[in-house]
Amino acid sequence: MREIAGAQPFPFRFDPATTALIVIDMQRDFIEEGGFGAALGNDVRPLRAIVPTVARLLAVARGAGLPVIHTRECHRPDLSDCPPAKRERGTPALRIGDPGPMGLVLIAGEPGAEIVPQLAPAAGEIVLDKPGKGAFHATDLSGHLARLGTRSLIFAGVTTEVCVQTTMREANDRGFACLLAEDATESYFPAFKEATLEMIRAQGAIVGWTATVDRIAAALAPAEADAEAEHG
Ligand code: C5J
Repeated sequence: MREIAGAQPFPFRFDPATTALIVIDMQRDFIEEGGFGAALGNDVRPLRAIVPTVARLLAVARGAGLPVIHTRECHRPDLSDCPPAKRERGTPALRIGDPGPMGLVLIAGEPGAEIVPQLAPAAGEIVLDKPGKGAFHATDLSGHLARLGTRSLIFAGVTTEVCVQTTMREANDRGFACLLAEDATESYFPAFKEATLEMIRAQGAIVGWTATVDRIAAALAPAEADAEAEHG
C-alpha cells in the first residue's frame, strides 16, 4: 500500500496494483481557441495552462505502471447519441456538430475532438469516447475497470465541475476510491473549481480526496515508497 499523506481531507491509501489514472477530456475542443469551450464564451487559457502538469502526472503514472484511461466527450457524426436537449442548450457561437475551425464541433474523428498532442495516449492505453458528461454513461468504462481489477482512481482533466466531477461521483457511487489531482484539473470558472474541490472532500471525503501532483508523484516514487514499506 502507498499513502498520500498530504491528501485532503485525510491521507489517501491506495495500492498501485489496483489503481488507474483517468484523464478526462483534455481535447482541443475544450482547450484551444476555436473550439466548443471558446464558442461558449469561455477563456480557454486557464485550461491550456495545466497541460504540462497533466503531462507530468501522465509520466508519473506511466512510470509507476498504472493503467491510463483517456476520455473524449464527443458524438457520432449523425448526432444519434446527442440528445437534442444537449445540442440546443444555451446560445453558443457553434453548436455540437456545426463546422468550426477544428472541424465539426465535438464530433468523433474531427480534429477538435482529439486529445491535445502533448497528452496523446500512449500505445495500449484506453481511449473512451463518451457522449455524456460522466464517463460511465453509455460507455464500457465499468467493463474496462473490472478487467483491470481497478479499485482506486486518480482523476485529472477538464472541466473540474462538469465532466471531472460527474465522473468522479459516478465512480464513487460504484465503490471506487477517488482522488482528484488538484493542479491537473481546471475550470473556466475559478470559483467553480475551488467549490468542487471543497465539496468533493467535505463531510469526510464524501466523494473522494484531493492532492497535488507533487504529492501523488512522491507517493508513487518507487525507491522511496519501497524503502518506507520495507523499513516501516
Ligand atoms: C463540458 C467537460 N464542460 N469535459 N465538458 O461541457 O467538462
